[in-house]
Amino acid sequence: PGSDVVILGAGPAGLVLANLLHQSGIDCVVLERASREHVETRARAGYLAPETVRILERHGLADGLRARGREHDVCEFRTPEGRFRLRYGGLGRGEPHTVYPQQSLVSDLIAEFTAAGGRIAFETEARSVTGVDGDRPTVLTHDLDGRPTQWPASYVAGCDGRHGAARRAIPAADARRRHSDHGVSWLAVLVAAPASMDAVGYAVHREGFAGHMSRGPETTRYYLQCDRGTATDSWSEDRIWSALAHRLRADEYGPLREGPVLERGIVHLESDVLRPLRHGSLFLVGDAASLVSPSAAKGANLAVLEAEILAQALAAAVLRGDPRPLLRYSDRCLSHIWRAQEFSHWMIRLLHAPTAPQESSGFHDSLRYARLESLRTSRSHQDWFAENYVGL
Ligand code: RFL
Repeated sequence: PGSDVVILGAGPAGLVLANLLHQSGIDCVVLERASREHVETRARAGYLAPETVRILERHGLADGLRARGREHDVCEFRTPEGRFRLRYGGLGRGEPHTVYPQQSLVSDLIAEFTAAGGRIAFETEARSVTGVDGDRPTVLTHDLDGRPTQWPASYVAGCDGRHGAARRAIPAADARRRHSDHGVSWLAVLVAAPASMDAVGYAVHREGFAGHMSRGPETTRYYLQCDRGTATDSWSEDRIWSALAHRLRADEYGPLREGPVLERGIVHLESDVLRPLRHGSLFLVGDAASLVSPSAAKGANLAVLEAEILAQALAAAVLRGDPRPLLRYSDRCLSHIWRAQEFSHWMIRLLHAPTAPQESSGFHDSLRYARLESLRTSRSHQDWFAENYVGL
């Protein structure tokens, strides 16, 4: 027996795919390494693109974000030259973000799926995926006690992130990997305090980048560029708040609303894309397919978009015997992925001093300020920014 589709990972990619397949009457099961509580409380992304919201609405998965999400459409750049705001909801295609924490979306998607009779095995870690060259791939899992189980299927969807079992199942010789380490690290902190301003804040500062993003009425995410090799716990809360105040120029533009640090982590800004995103009967989705640095908030949005594309292609194959959409899956996703990579890379170079020794930092800094000045003054540049910032 087995399932039509075994899905590895209960993140946004795996759960959107699971809901869509289940709605089409395709038999699937989700295997998730972590506990339900862990995935429902894991704070990560927060800014959903309008296209993401449309996809979730199209499939009846947007009740939670419609009820509790907030529209957001302004960002503020703070530089040594002063500050300026872009109300991007009125630029480009005229669309806002929806701020809705990723863990709330994940909770909603789990609730929808299980209420409809969908199956998720939590605390079940995929160890290997075999037989992907044939038409009966099998996933081997271990539960918390190390008990093995085999999960045969017709297709396997690898939605288990960059270090999951799906990526490991693809022989290195069969995939081209494009990787870039942007040489920049962030200390990411989530604090229990309301936002300090009504905008996404980007501070360009000689001591490094600082960012401010609301995550809800009582939680805010901040980012601080830090040296490579910084240990997660090496900055005290006092040091974090004084660096944030300094780089965000709180003296000039108003104090930050402080609160206890709930979570912290180091994020290395890296990009990583595999091609193709298919190996036989195994398909990669979301972070398993491509890692995009969080500088432009694209990762969760790409995960949802790719999940919809794969769900439609699997439906064509399983229900109608039409394999053609599956053949196009990889190329379709990669065109979106590279657009997102390109804009994220542009953001990285706007927000950080270069680390490559061949570029003198003075030269690059002058280019950055010219780019910011263009963004401040040129309507067409602002339209381009808005379109890419909220787009996919
Ligand atoms: P996820 O969410 O990582 O889910 C993968 C799931 O797979 C499970 N897993 C396994 N399960 C079974 N067997 C195995 N061997 C397994 N290995 C792993 C994991 O437990 C997990 O539950 O991947 P998915 O679904 O592809 O979704 C991708 C997004 O989570 C990610 O791209 C975003 O969070 C990135 N990101 C942001 N994206 C945005 O679109 N907007 C943002 O504002 C934004 N902010 C962020 C971010 C990522 C961040 N971090 C932590 C790097 C902010 C941060 C700080």
